Amino acid sequence: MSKKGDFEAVRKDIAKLMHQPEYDDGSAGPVLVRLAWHSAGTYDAETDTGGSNGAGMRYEAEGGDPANAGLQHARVFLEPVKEKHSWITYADLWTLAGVVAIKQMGGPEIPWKGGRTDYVDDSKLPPRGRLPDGAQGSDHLRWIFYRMGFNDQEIVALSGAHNLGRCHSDRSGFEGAWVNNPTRFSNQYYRLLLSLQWRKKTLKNGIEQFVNYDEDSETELMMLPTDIALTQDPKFRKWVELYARDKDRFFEDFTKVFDKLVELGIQRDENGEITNSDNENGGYHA
Ligand code: CCH
Repeated sequence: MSKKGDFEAVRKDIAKLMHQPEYDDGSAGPVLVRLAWHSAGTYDAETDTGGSNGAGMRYEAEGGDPANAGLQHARVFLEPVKEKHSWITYADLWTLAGVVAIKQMGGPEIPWKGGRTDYVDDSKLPPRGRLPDGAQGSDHLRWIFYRMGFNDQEIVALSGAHNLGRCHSDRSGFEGAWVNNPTRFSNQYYRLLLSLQWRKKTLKNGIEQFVNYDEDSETELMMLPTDIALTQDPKFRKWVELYARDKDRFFEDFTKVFDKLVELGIQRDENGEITNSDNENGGYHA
């Protein structure tokens, strides 16, 4: 047990669980990043509902959303950290784990502040269907991400997280990794989007994705229809081109946009204290 508020101690323990030789590509990192993203990506700016505050994914209403299939692995990885540092809220732990995982996998240092609560206000529970569907195109991406308050550049920058991890047929129905080294954060995703020939493939379960079979390495890489849409829509494509040639710019923009993602729906005063949730009692002031 660490002292309340000792986020450094929590960071260290998250970093320690990253190495998981038995799991996927040997790292808990990618699924932790996806947990952080899905905890925050339910936000709706207009009604100020959803977002990482409240950690609603612990409950069936949100956790059982088919879009969140597989994220129980991430939550299970983090449980010993929660047990050891019981003062931390799940909402803080999940977002911090994403930030630590990105750094551990060679990505940028993303600023992160704590203070989220685990209080769930039923009237603020996000309905299902707020997370993106990989089978769709650019209109869908704009509809989903504009709702959170992101613009085209931010959509493309956030999508760069698909440098990490893989799709699992028993979770989303899609299958495979986007890049050859899916536990190393880089701009490879953008480079492959532009440099390889992607052809449509229908999987055994009837789901369509894009693939590139590389004869030399004998590996098949994949892209979701939403990933391919980023190259087909001219307003998205110019950012794909920029991030493919300028890794530093990608890291810089990704840092800003991931920070914005995990802060959606959270208001802070000048000292960084959250003002729209009651930290002591774990409830909203609303
Ligand atoms: Fe994603 N993502 N994502 N994604 N995602 C999947 C996996 C990961 C979409 C669909 C999928 C973001 C945006 C989108 C990660 C981070 C981010 C999967 C496979 C699908 C499908 C799930 C499975 O089968 O396990 C769609 C559509 C969008 C639209 O933009 C954003 C934004 C982020 C983070 C900033 C990461 C990481 C993974 C890998 C997870 C793993 O378990 O390896």
